[in-house]
Amino acid sequence: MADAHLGYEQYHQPFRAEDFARSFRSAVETAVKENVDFVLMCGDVFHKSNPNPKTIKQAIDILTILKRENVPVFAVEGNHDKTIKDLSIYDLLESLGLLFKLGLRRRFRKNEFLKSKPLGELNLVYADFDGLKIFGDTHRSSHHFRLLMEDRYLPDCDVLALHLSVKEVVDFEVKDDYVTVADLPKARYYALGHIHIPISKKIGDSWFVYPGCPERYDAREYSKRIEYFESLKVFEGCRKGFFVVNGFKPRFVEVESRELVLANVFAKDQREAVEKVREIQDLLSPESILVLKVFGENVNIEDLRSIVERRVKSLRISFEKVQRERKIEIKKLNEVFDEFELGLLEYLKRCDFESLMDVVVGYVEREFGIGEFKTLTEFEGGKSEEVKVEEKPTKPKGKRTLLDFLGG
Ligand SMILES: [Mn+2]
Repeated sequence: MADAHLGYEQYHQPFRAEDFARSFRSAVETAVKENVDFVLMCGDVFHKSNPNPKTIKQAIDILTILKRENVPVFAVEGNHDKTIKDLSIYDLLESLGLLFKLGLRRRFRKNEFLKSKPLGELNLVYADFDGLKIFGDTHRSSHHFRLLMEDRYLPDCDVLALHLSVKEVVDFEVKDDYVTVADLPKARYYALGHIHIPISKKIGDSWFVYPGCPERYDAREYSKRIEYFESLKVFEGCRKGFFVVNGFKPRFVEVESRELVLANVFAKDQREAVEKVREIQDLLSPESILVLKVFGENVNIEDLRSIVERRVKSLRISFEKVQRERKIEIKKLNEVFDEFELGLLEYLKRCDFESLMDVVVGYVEREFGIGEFKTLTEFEGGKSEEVKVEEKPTKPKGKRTLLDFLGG
């Protein structure tokens, strides 16, 4: 399991923190029914490293279910719940006998499940479960991780638990920090956290597995996506849950999470927006979270809000002004900028401000006439109107040149 994110009040909604606790509880209860020998938590049990008392109680209550069943929990800290202070919330849970923390630690640990390997002033604490060696460590930056791996601080092992992005495993483009398979020690099973959608991939003889967050952490993890441009289209989203592993082979087990619907609607006017949103309503349940994005030219989202708000548990609505027909494809600079603008860009590149000023002044003289600086004349279909310069000058309509951006 990974990324329970207890205490996360998504969209500033306290009920969401309850949802995250419910999904985690459901994962734990399902694991007990599946008769697992132990649970491995791959980071971000908590959304914050300093959870409030209510969140701590949720964690204690849920982990107690496993303790009562004599199912040990091994855990590594994630980027959300690690701390540079002496003790983390994981240490508190460990003191209560609710989990065993793996990784580099100051204190030597040895008990029923844990062993320690001294490394300089620190100890690498790992688990030995009936001869199965489970190593792991707290989330670290890839830089720090590679630095530590120069000394092979994590040895080859059976199971390796880490909280980071592994480039070859994550098929979408990883924007944040990542390591590659070559940076890792050899293991038969890589239990990973940090990526919130479930991924399991076999590379060579090893499994690389991200269980993901058991609840829908953000709108990219939608349960359903609706696209309503020309016609109404519905796409299924990702499933939520954890993996039960047997003989190193992972099997995904789904856990129920709250429905989060992402809807993108294009409407050229208010009437179309209202019609389309009413149609979408039939696809929602009163328990859904709806993230509605309206694209169009002239739409009042407050009206839409009042229509749809009562039909869902929670609504996020936003509007983006777009002109549907306009598709901008930039091929070459000279297709976008005119000769003057290209010249301007050249001078900007060279930081040749004197020549730049010559170009600008020359342009202004040509386009507006230097003598008419007292008044600006607005051209539009032959109609001309004088505007005093002391007042804010009206921009020539439909003329968006680079000069406009430069304050012209
Ligand atoms: Mn996370």
